[in-house]
Amino acid sequence: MSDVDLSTESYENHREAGRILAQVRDEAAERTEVGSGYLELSEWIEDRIRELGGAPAFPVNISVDHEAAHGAAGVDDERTIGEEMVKLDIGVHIDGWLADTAVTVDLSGHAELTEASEQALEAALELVEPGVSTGDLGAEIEHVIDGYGYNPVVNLTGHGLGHWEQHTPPNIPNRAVDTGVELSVGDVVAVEPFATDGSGKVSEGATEEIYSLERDRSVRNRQARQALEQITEQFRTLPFATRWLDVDRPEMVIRRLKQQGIVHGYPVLQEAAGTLVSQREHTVIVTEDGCEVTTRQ
Ligand SMILES: [Co+2]
Repeated sequence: MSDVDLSTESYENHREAGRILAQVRDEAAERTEVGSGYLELSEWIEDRIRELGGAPAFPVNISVDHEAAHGAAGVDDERTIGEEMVKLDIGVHIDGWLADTAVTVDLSGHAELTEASEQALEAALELVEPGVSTGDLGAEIEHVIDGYGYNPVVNLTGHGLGHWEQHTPPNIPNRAVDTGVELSVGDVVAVEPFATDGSGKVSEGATEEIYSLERDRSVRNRQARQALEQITEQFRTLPFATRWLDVDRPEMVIRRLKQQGIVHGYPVLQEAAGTLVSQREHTVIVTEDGCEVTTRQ
C-alpha cells in the first residue's frame, strides 16, 4: 500500500520531539496558575525543552480568554496570568523535525468549553488512518463541539508539519468541508480544534510578539545584520520571539527588519465576538493501521 519507512531518522526525530514536548506541556500546565508571569513561564518552558535535548520550534504561545493564538511574552514582559482561560501552544524540533501541541488550562471556571475542544480532538484522532479525508476530521470536530452547544473556530486549522516548516499542507479544518484531501501513511499532521461560544471566527488583534523570516537580503545596519544572521542560522524559517535575539534593543531591530520586508509578524488572533476560546492540539504520524500520537505522554 505504501513504501514509507517510518523507522527512518526523520520519524525518530519527530517522535523524540513529541516525547520531550508531551512531558514539557504537562509540566507547564501544572505550573500555570493565577499570578504566573508570562515571561517566567515562557522562559521556564523553553529552557526545559533545551534541557531535555530539544529546541523550541516557535515561541511559547500564551493566549488568554478571547485570544485564540499567537499571544506571547515580549521583552521585559511584566504581565501575569489572571482568572482566565489560558491556552499554552508549544513546539519542539530536533534538527528541524517538529512536534506541536496545545492545552487549555482553565482558570476561569469554564470546564465544559475546555472539554469540548479536548473531546473533539480525541474523536478526530480516532478517525485518522490512511485514506481518511481531512474534511471528515473537520466534520467530526464540528459535530463534537456542536454537541456541547459551542462553535468551532472555523478560520483556524490544523496543519501538516514539514522539515523546518511549522505549517505545510494539508490543512485540517475544524468544520465539515467538501475540499478535504486524503491522508497517507507517513503524513505528519497537527490536529487542533478550537471551541468558543462566540462567532467561531478570529480576527487579527493589534499586538504581535512572534516573527519569522520572509526573505533573506542584505541589511546595512550592524545590529540588524547580526540579528538576521542569528535568524537564518538558528531559526531558519521557524517562528521566533523578539526576546530571543542576541542584540541590543531587539525591538528596534525587529521594527527595522519588518520595515524592510525581511521578517513578518504574527498578530494575536482573537475571537471576533470577544468570547472565550478553548484549544487542544496533538501531532500525529499516520501509520498503516491508524496513527501514532507523538505528543501523548
Ligand atoms: Co499547530
